[in-house]
Amino acid sequence: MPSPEKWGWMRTKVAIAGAGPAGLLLSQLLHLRGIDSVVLESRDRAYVERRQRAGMLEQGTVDVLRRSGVGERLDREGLTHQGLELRFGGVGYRIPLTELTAGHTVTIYAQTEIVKDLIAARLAAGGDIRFGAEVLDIDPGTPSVTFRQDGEIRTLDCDIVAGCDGFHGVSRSAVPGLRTYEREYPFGWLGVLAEVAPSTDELIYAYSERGFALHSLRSPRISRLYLQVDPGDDIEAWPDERIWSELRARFATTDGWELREGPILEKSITPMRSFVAEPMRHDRLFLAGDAAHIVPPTGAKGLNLAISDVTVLAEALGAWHESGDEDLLDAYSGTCLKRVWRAQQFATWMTTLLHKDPAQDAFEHRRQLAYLEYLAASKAAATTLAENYVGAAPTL
Ligand code: FAS
Ligand code: PHB
Repeated sequence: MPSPEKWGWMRTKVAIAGAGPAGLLLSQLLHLRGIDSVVLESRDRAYVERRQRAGMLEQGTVDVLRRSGVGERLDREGLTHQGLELRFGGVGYRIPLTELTAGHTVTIYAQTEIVKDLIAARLAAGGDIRFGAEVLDIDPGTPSVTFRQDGEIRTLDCDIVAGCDGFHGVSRSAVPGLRTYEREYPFGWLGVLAEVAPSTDELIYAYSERGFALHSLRSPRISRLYLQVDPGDDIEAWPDERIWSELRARFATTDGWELREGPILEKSITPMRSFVAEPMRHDRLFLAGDAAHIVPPTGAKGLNLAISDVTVLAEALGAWHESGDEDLLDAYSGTCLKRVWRAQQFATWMTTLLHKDPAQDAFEHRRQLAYLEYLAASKAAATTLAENYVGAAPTL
């Protein structure tokens, strides 16, 4: 007698749409609580593991990844920082993050590596991740998920659906009467991965009349850099030499600091937006990560929010699984949205402070400079930036 799966029907406890950091970590956290799940991912494994995105991890994110059993390589290869630099008017000013936040640090470890570590851990434990499985529809009531794999339409019945399929996924459309809050920014980020030793030991956020630039890191041999560009720009309009000359100009200082240059391995342009969908739950469907909210990357919060959402969700599902108690599930959306709006406010503030709005007039430019000078001069102001940046900002 062929297995039910042969008839295109499957069952699990928690169906997870999307194998990004949110979906994969949720599957791992549930596994550690003895809860079965199936992860459905439309792309193939190679694509998911090489997609360049985030790189800055809050202390809380590092703690969760360690507790989830995927901290070994992070601890070995991650770069821990205790400060960052704000650079403007040709001068750099250090913000001592750890000093100002009672010991919090941040860690540079690429999202690609977190995804690789989680996939390896799931598969080593016999986890069920279906690559090339595109979710077509979600019924939050039954609940069930319809997906296409190998040209076949199949159904996955479950008790809970976790919508972790990112901003362009389908899970959000399964929530009727969703309230959305949105803002588009008149600039984008050109991100590059370069095979050259970083020119700094800590991140540099630079504001200049030419626009924003960020010097981040990936390893002692690989640099990650970002440039503010017009969101409509075509990447073809940015040959490597133009990118380096623009980075040189925006990072230029009066003390002769040099930017190291090298072969550009990868470059892409990302539009910048703020987006929040409420509520993050409908019936037996729970949204997490970019499926529910997008923050501009200036505050480095996107990945960290995705991780905190599924940490809250896994705890709630654990309580429900153990005792049938649904209190934490009922509180899920409210609990996450507090942190989401804190991060949204911070990321929007960092973005408007450090980018040059094309419509900006001279007054606005001087106002931004005055605020940057205040951040460099005032411990109180720097502490506000620091506690939000490391993920230690309190919420009511
Ligand atoms: P993801 O988008 O990572 O994962 C969703 C997954 O669902 C994807 O694998 C997708 O293929 C899959 N999927 C989509 N539709 C599906 C369907 N119908 N069926 C099955 N699977 C489906 N954040 C930072 O903090 N710092 C940064 O520097 C930074 N840079 C970024 C650069 C870019 C270009 C982008 C887009 C985002 C960046 N972010 C950054 C934010 C980013 O890190 C996200 O917050 C993070 O990827 C969110 O993780 P997930 O919610 O898991 O969503
Ligand atoms: C990154 O390392 O990719 C990174 C770091 C900090 C940001 C954005 C991106 O604010």
